[in-house]
Amino acid sequence: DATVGYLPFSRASIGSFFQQQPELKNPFLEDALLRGYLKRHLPSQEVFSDLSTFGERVAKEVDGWGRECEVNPPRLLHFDPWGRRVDHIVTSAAWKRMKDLSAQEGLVAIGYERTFGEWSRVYQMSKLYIFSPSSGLYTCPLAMTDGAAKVLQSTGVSWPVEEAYSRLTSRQPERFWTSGQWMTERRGGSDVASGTETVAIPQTDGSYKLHGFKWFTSATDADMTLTLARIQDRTGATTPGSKGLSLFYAEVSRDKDGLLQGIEVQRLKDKLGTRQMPTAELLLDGLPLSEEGRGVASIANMLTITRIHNSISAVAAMRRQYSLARDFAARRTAFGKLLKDHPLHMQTLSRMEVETRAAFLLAMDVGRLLGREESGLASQQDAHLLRLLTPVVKLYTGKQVFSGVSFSGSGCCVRGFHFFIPQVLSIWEGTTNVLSLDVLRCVARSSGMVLHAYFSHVKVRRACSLSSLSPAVKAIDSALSELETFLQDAATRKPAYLEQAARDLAYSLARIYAGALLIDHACWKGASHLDTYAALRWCEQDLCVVAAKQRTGCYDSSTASLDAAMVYE
Ligand code: UCC
Ligand code: FAD
Repeated sequence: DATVGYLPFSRASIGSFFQQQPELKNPFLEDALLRGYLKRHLPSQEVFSDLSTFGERVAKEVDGWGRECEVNPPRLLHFDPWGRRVDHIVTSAAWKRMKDLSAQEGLVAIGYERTFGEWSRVYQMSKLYIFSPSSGLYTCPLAMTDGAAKVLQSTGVSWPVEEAYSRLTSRQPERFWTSGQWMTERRGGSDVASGTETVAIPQTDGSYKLHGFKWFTSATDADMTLTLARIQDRTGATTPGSKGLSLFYAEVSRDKDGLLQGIEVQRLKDKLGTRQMPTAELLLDGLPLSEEGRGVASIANMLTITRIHNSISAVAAMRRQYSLARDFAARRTAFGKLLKDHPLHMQTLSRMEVETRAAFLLAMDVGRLLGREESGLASQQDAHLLRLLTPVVKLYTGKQVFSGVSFSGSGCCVRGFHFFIPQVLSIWEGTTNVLSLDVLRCVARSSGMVLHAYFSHVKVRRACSLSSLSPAVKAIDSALSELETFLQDAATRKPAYLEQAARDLAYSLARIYAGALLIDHACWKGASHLDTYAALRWCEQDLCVVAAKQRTGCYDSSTASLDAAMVYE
C-alpha cells in the first residue's frame, strides 16, 4: 500500500523474506555412518527398527520437549507460602516427560538387560546418541544413573541397594529412579582427595550420618546419590587424602508432604550452558550409608560410565550440528547460489564431517570395549584399552565438539538451529588436563602393558590391504613410530617432562587410534568410497602432535618457566 509510508505512527515494514529454517529429520535415518556401523557389527532387525522408530519420535516429539527444558529451567522454591523451608526444586513438565521416556525406551536398562550380548552397550549408546541433542540435557542424569547402576551392581550389596539397582535399570516409569554423583566440594573438583571435607559419623545401627557441603550436584532432583565422605573414628578424627575417602549410597528421601529429609538445597547454580538442569549446593545430613569402601577406586566404575556417556553426547552434538548445517546449506542462498553449491562451503562441512566420523568411531569403540568387558569376553588387552581410551576419548571429543560450532551467523544463534551444545563437556567428569594426567597414571601403573595393548591393537586395526588406503596406513605407521620414539625418550627424563606433554600425548593417542578405526571401517566390505576418502583425509593431518611439539622443545623445563612467566606478564 503506497500510502502506508505516510501514515503517522505506522509500523516499519519487516520485509517479506524469512529464511527457511533447517529441519530436523530422523537422526537415525540421516546418519549413514551410524547405520553402516550397526550393519557391520549388530545387524539386528529389532535394533534397526527400534532406532528408526525412536529417531522418528525424537525428531517429531522429543526435540520439542528438549526445547521446553531449555526455556523452562528448574526453579528452587525455598519456602512454602507459610514460611516453612521446603527446598522444592520445580522442574518443567518436559523434564518429567524425559524421565518417563528414558525408562520406557530403556535408555539405561538396555546396558543391563544385555539382550545383544557384547553389543548391548553399542546399542544403548546408539540410542543415547540419537536422543542426546534433543534431550534438554536429560542425558546428564542418565549418565549418572547408568554409572551408579554399574557401581551398585559391582558392589553386590543387598537391600536397600539391590532395590535401588533394580529401579535404576527399570523400564517402568513409576519405578524408575535417577541417581546423582556428588563428589565436588568447595575446595575444588579435580583433586577430590584434598577437596573432600564431608564427614561420615558412624551410627549404632551400622549406618552413617554424612555432614558436608557438596558444591555441584547436577540433577538434584535425583532419587539417590553416590557420594564421598571421610569416616570419623571415635575421637572424631579422619584420615586425610585419598586413603580416607569412602563411598556412600544415599537416598534423597522426602516425607509425605514432599519435604526433603536431611538435605538443604542452598541455591541452583546459574551456570553456563546447562541451565535446564538443576545443580545445587547441598548440606547433607543424616543420609544412611550403604557401603563403606575405598572411595575413589570404588567410584571409578561410575567415572568410566559417565565419561563414555560424555563422549557420546559430544559426538552426538557434532553430528547434529553438521546434520542441520547440511540441511541449511540446501536452503540458504548467498552470492546467487545455494550454500551447497559453493565448493569452499562444502569443503568446510566435509572437514567437519571427517572430524565427526573420527569422533564417532572413537566413542563407539569405547562402548564396544565396555560391552565386551561386561559380557565377560574382554581379553587383558581389551581391559587395558578400555582403561586407557576412556579418558582419552572423553577429553578429545569434549574439545572437538566446539571445533566447528560457528559455521554461520544464523547457525550461531542457538534458537535458530534449535539446538544447544553444553559448554561443560570438557569440564565435568574430569577436565582435559586432569584426564591427560589420568592417562599418564594409568600408563605408569600398568608397567607398560597399557601402551603395549594400544600399539598392538592399532596395528591390527590399521592392517588393510586396499591400495587406495595405503597412504593412510603409512601415515599411521609413521605416527606410531614417532610416538614410540617420543615415549622412549620421555622415559629417560624427569616425570615433569611427561607431565608437560600429557595433553599432547593424549591428543596423539586419540588421533592415531581414530585413524586406525577409520581405515578399519573403510576396509569393511560394506564400506563406500567415501569411507576411504574420510580415512585418507583424517590421516593427512599431523597425527602424532606430541612428537612434533617435542621437536620445538616445548616440554623442556626452560619452556615451562617461560610459559608461566608469559601467563603472568
Ligand atoms: O562432574 C561430575 C558430574 C557431572 C554431570 C554428569 C555428566 C555426565 C555426562 C553427561 C553427558 C551430557 S561428577 C564429578 C566428577 N569428578 C571427576 O571426574 C574428578 C576428576 N579428578 C580425577 O579424575 C582424579 O584423577 C582423581 C579424583 C580420580 C584422583 O584421585 P586420587 O585419589 O588422587 O587418585 P589415585 O591415587 O590415582 O587413585 C585412587 C585409586 C587407584 O586405585 P588403587 O588404589 O587400586 O591403585 C586408582 O587406580 O582409584 C583408581 N582410579 C581409577 N580406576 C583413579 N581413577 C581411575 C579411573 N579413571 N579408572 C579406574
Ligand atoms: P579445579 O579442580 O579447580 O581446576 C581448575 C583448572 O585447573 C582446570 O582447568 C584444570 O584442568 C586445571 N588443573 C587442575 N589440576 C591440574 C593439574 N594437576 N595439572 C594441570 N592442570 C590442572 N561435580 C560433582 O561432583 N557432581 C556433579 O553433579 C557436578 N555437576 C557439575 C555441573 C556443572 C555444570 C559443572 C560446571 C560442574 C559440575 N561438577 C559436578 C563439578 C565438576 O566435576 C568440576 O567442575 C570439575 O571436576 C573441575 O573441578 P573445578 O571446577 O573445581 O576445577
